[in-house]
Amino acid sequence: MHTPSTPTPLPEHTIASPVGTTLERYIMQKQIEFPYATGELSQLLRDIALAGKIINREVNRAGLAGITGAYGQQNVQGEDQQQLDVVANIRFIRALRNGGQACAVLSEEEDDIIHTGNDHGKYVVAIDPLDGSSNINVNVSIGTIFSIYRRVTTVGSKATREDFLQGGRQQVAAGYILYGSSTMLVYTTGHGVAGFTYEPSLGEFFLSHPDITIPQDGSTFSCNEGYWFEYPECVRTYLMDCKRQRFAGRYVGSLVADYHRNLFTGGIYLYPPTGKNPEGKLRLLYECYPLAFLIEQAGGKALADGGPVLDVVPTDFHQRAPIFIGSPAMVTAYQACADEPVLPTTATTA
Ligand code: P6P
Repeated sequence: MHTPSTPTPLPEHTIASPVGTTLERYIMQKQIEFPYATGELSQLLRDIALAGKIINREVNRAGLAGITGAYGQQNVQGEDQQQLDVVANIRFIRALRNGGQACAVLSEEEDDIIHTGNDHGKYVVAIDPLDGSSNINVNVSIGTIFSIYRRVTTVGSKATREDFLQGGRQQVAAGYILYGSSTMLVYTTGHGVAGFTYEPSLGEFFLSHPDITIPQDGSTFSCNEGYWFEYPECVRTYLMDCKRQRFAGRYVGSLVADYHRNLFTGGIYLYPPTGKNPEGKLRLLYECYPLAFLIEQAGGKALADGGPVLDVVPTDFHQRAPIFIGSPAMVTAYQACADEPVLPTTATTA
């Protein structure tokens, strides 16, 4: 006789939580929660997600399509562009131009502002279309980083520098797309952090992490120790302390991948000043600011030299900043090292 087995109870989240909601439904639901939302920011987020889907396809087929190599010219940073850098840049600018909500784009791959022609768009977007692209050839995760501001210039006019140099705390949304073992979109509009996982067979991002918060502490540090002898003394002091505690060194060489791992498991990513990059390597407007906004929304901390990344004053589109970002306890421990007075190496006694 068949004895009915007791069904395994489904995990609570399968029934109750919105996990599994599409990005589209999630954006609409969040828009309802903000009665004054006019839907333009929602549309802008959709446009970025669409470009992310297209780039995901390009990244996944790059090896077969023979577009993993160098493009043969340098960007404004003086860095050799990879073919996929150029493809991603074109795709994001096209998606934002066609979407109509962004009046201008500042891209790592472009010297100056790109006007989309949507002069009535209320937003501007700063973007690193494909960060870590040198890792494409070796099949390591790479990512897109974006930062969104409401324009401060008159709607209907051309965007200006002023729209992009508002400062990190004026961002209205920020996030990244990680093209990894799965492709994820993680973003904030200032009300917490949500993560969406892409299902390529359906062409949809599904809510997989409704409320991401970073562990308060961690035991992973991410930096390029090849620069050890160029690092400021306080950075070496901090890293030595990490090693004494047998913390793990994890450095992919792809900012979004290292950042994402530390966001989920706890950790700190450091890109201090070096001889080659005395201001740090990472760019303030489309790498440091958006990731700092997001990490603060996830309960983390982001420092530049002498204070929060979000308080660094922007003066140039492509300016760089040092960054120490991740679990608050780890960033605070680094800050304690940085605040230590630098004693003269050869103390003299009277
Ligand atoms: P380094 C990639 O070029 C990048 O901007 C980040 O993605 C990455 O974390 C860092 O630079 C790697 O720089 O100097 O360690 O090779």
